[in-house]
Amino acid sequence: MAILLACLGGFAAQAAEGVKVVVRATLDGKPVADAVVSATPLDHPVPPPTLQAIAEIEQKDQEFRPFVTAIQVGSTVKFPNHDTVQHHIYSLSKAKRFEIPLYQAGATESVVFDQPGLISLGCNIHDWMLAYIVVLPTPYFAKTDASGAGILPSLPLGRYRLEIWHPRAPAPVVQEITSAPDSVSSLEFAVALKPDKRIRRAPTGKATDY
Ligand SMILES: [Cu+2]
Repeated sequence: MAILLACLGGFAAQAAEGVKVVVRATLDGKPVADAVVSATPLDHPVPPPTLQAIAEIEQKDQEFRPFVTAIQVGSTVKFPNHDTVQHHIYSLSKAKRFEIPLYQAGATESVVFDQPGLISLGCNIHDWMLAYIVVLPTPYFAKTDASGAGILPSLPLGRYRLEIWHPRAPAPVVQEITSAPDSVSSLEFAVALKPDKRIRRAPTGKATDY
């Protein structure tokens, strides 16, 4: 559950500046990293993904990096292995089932994500390896950084379905918003998070994300 602190009226998404979003934890107000905030148009067409849209999730120190990746549907994700050990990446998620069998250090394979949805990535060899890909039906999205902040691309005027996703939120938070002239250009949200249950870590001890 989350409480919408701003934007209950219209908000501005003026010109090329984009919309700043800040996500904080309900419990202690601390900034929440790795939240994905997206805005899907409700009354005008969704722009298609940019051709050659490519994201990258590397394997390094026997972890996936980054932990959370947001892409528009139709985008490609590369999976370079920067370790000297082999990995066996898999997804059992409905939006895209795939596996990339053992491959050598330095190798890169890529996957096109052609349906929106949440992808959970694992590795058959290293049980602790976990990452998420949020495949979105819209190009208007942002992932929050360590300060809880992200920048949504400039939103053409109109109504949007705003959604906030976080791996530790019980469910995505959904809110309808309107991009209108002459209103605020930043949004702040509070999200209730479950405890981080990731307790197993890479044996190298080099993981810095959690
Ligand atoms: Cu692995």
